[in-house]
Amino acid sequence: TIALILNGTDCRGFPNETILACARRHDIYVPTLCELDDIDHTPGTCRVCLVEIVQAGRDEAQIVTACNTPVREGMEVRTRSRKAREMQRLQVELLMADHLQDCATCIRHGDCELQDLAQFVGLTENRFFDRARTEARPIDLTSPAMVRDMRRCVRCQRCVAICRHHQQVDALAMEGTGLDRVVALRDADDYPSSACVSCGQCVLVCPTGALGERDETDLALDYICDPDIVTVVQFAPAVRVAFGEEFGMPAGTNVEGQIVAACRKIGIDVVLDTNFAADVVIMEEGTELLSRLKERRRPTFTSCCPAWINFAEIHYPEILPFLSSTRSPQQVLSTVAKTYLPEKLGVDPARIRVISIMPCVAKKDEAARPQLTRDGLPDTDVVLTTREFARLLRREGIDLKHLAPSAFDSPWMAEYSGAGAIFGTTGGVMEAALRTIYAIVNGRELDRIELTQLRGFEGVREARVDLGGAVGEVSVAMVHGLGGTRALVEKVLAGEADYDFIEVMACPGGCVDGGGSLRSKQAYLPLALKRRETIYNVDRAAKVRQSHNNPQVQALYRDFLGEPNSATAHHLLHTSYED
Ligand code: HC1
Ligand code: SF4
Repeated sequence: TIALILNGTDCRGFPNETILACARRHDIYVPTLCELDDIDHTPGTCRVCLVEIVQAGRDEAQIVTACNTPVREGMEVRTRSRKAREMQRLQVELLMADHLQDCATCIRHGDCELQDLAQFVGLTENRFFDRARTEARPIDLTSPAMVRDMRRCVRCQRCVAICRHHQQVDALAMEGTGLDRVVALRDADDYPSSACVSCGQCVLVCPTGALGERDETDLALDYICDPDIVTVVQFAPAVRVAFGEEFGMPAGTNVEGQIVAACRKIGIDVVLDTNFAADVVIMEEGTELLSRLKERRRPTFTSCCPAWINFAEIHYPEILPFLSSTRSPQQVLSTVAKTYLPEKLGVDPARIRVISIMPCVAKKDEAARPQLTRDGLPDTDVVLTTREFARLLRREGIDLKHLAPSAFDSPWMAEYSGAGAIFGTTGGVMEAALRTIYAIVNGRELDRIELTQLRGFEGVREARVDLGGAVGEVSVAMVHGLGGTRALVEKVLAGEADYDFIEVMACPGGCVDGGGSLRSKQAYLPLALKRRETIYNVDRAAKVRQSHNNPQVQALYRDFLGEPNSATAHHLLHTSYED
C-alpha cells in the first residue's frame, strides 16, 4: 500500500487509487458533480473535486482534480485548505456562469446536485453569468415524454454514458466546442426522429434539471378542478413501493393506502388500480401465448413496457411479429375506464378523464400513440411520473407521511391479485403469467405458487418450467435493462435462442426503479432491492394470488368482455406496432 496524509491524518492508499477514491474510503467528503461511481463514470469535466497537494520544499501549493489524480507515496493532500476551498468555489461559480439562474422554477429545485454544491462551497454571488449565451442554448420540447433543456446542463455526460454503455441505445452525443458544447441527439434534430426510446435512465442520472419529463401537473389539476369532468386515477404496481421516499419515508415502504387517501383529498372522483389491469393483461396475454404455442410461433415477447416497444420499433422492427399484441396494463385500465366503467357508473364516457401515475417516462409516449386513442382522444389523458405526482401533492399542500391510509372503494377495477402486484419487478410478469397458464392447462392451481426460479436481479435470467398437460415444459427468459435486451434480441433473430416466452423490462430492475421514479443524488438505482422485497410481500399478503381468481376480473369478463381473446377483448385490449 501507499502511505499518504489526508487532511493531517496518516492514511493508506492502493496502487492506482485516485485521491477521490482514497478520500471516500477514509470518509472524507470531496465535492464532485460529473462523476458517478455506480456507473463507473469519471469524465473529469466539472473540475469541482479540486484539492491541494502540499509539496515538500515548495511554497506554491499544487491544485489537482481528485477524481483522476492517483495517490503517491508520501503525498500530503488537503481538501479543506483555504486554497482548495477557494478553487472549489471558483469552479462552481464558473459552472453557474452559463446555467440559468432561475432555480425556483426548475423541476429539480430542492433536489439538484448543483444547488447542493453551491451551498457546499458557500456561493453567494455569480460574477460571470452570461445571460445571452445561456439563453441561446437549446431547449428541446419535441417529445411527448421528455424535455432536454441545455440551459441547465453542466456537461457531466452522465446521460451520454448511461445511454451508450448501459442501455446501449446511444441516442445522445456531445456536440459543439467550449462553452457551446451541449448534449445533442445523435444524428437527429428532434426526439421523434432520434434513436431515443424514452426509457428515462438519462433523467435518473442527470444531476440538474437539464433532463426531465414533460410536466403535466397543470393539466391534471385542470381536470381535477373541473366540476364537469369525472377524474379517474390509476397507479402502477411499483408506485406504491417507490413513492414514500419522496416524502422521507424509508425505501420500499408500501404507501398504497396513503396514495388512495391523497387522491381523494385532492378531489379525484374514482381511484382505481393498474394492478387490476395487470390481472386482465395476464388473462389476455396468457391466452394469446397458449394459442401461439399451439401454432408453434415462438418466442413471444411481453408488451407491457413502453420503452421496450419503442426500442423494438426503432431498433429491431424485424422482431415486432414476436411481440404479444396485448396492450399494457395502463392502456387496458384506461380503455376499460372509458367503456365498461361509464356503464357501471351511469356517466357519459365523454366526461371521463384518466390520470395515470407511473414510475415511467415512456408511459407518456405510450398514451400518445395513435393506436391507443378513441374518437381522436387518448384513452389515457394524463400520465404523471411518480415525481410529478409528488410535485402535485406538494402543490396541494399534502405531506404523504401525515395521511392515514384509505382503502379502495370501487366495486370495479380496483381489486388485484398478488400476480398483478408483482408486475412491478423484473420477472413479475412472467411469474404472473405462468401461474395462470398452468391453471388453464391443468384445471388446477400450481402446488407451489411462488416460482422462485424466475426471481433474481441478474440482467438476463432463463428457466425451464413444467406447465404439464398438453404444453409440457416451456423455456422462458427475463431481461431487464436495454443492454441485455439488445443482446437477447440479436440471439433470437440469429436463431440462436430457444425460448417460448420472454419478458422484457427496459429499466434495470423493472418498474421498481423506473425512469419516472424518485431521482437519487450521486447514485444509480440504490433502492430497487428494498422496493422489490415489498412487492413480493404484497403478493404474499394478497387474498387472491392468481389473476384468473380476481373476482373483479371475472366480473369484467362475465359482464362485458366475454372470454379472454374474444372479439370484444381483441378490439379493446390489443394493439399493433409500427416499424
Ligand atoms: Fe410498470 Fe406495468 S409493471 S409497465 O413496469 O406492465 O410503469 O409498476 O404500471 O402498464 O401493471 C410501469 C410498473 C406498470 C403497465 C403494470
Ligand atoms: Fe437514452 Fe433512454 Fe435517455 Fe433516450 S431516455 S436518451 S434512450 S437513456
